[in-house]
Amino acid sequence: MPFVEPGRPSELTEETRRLFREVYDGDAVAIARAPGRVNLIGEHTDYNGGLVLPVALPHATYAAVAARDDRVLRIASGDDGEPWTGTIDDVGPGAVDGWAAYVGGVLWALREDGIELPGMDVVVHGTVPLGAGLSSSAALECSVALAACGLVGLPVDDDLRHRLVAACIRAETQVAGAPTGGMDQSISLLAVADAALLIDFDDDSSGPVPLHLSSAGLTLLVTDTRVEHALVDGGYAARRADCEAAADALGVPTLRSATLESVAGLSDERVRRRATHIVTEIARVSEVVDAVTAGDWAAVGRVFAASHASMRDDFEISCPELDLTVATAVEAGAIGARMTGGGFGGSAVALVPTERLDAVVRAVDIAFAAAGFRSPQHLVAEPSGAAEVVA
Ligand code: GAF
Repeated sequence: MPFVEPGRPSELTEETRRLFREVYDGDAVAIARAPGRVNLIGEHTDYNGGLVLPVALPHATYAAVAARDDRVLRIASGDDGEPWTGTIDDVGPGAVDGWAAYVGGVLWALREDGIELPGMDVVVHGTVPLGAGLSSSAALECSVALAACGLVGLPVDDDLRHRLVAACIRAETQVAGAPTGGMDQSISLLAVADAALLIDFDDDSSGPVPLHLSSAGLTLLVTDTRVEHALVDGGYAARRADCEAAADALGVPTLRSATLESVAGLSDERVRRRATHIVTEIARVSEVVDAVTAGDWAAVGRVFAASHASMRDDFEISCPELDLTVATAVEAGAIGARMTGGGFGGSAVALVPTERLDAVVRAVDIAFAAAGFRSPQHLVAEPSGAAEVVA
């Protein structure tokens, strides 16, 4: 099967080291890796003070860094020509464009948090598909944050991980300009292997929910529709604004405090549907946690179906390619499927009996070809561990 492979961490570390040498003609001093994610359930609930249940992917971004003795900052990737070049003192809001803003933004946020950083050379490389709704931006931010901390010798304890989550969120919202919540940075830095992470954005607490997929004969299949999604586009911000308008109209700090009864009284029909999605989706996260804990996979499938319908009809963030993926996967034997991530393209996640995996992948490929859609890409989401310094 043509899956997008995660690559072996040891090989990717060496590739990143080699790339650094090719670009800068010197040696990397610290290298860190940070995973992308797939969210099992809880979409657009993070910035509403709600619950989410993401899983870290085995696919990760690697960042290699070395200090310089001037204040210059250079940022390069394997695919780009010349490195972006500026100074470490001038990478705050408004100063950097394009993908380098995620890297510069993180270094700015770390310095704002009181972490002293030298000028540095940075190379990034990895296997998280870009623009697929699998959190390549957060993987980039978190890998750079950890590599920079490795460079200055900060011990990577729980406290530092939480500080880095906050810094990476500030980088994304204030420098890269994507008004996202904190799910993607949190799972990348706090994930636990073989588990999903239940995160409560009411108090930022989190804890693992063990996922015994292989003993249940199940595989988590992710299908990237190759309809590129971008969080800096207007759709995500518009959904967030609708949710904030709903909370304002209800007089609550966030929709976490709303109920279906209170939401039913909202006068604006669109805002009412947006808020209905959030209130029902937060409840669905708890339902999935209970079902996973009880090993009731059929119940997980039913909740996935309800979640997808809610995102399609009430939140309006699905697209024909995502709807086709979900419908086809279930027809071909998946226990449940739903779109995942910010929406407007990107990926779907399906819970598939492993013996049906090939059939589901084939059915989705055939359905895409028949509909005249671009061929999708698939990957297997083995629940993986958190970002780490690897060299
Ligand atoms: C994107 C955002 F970055 C997250 O914060 C979250 O809102 C998600 O979309 C939707 O659940 O990944």
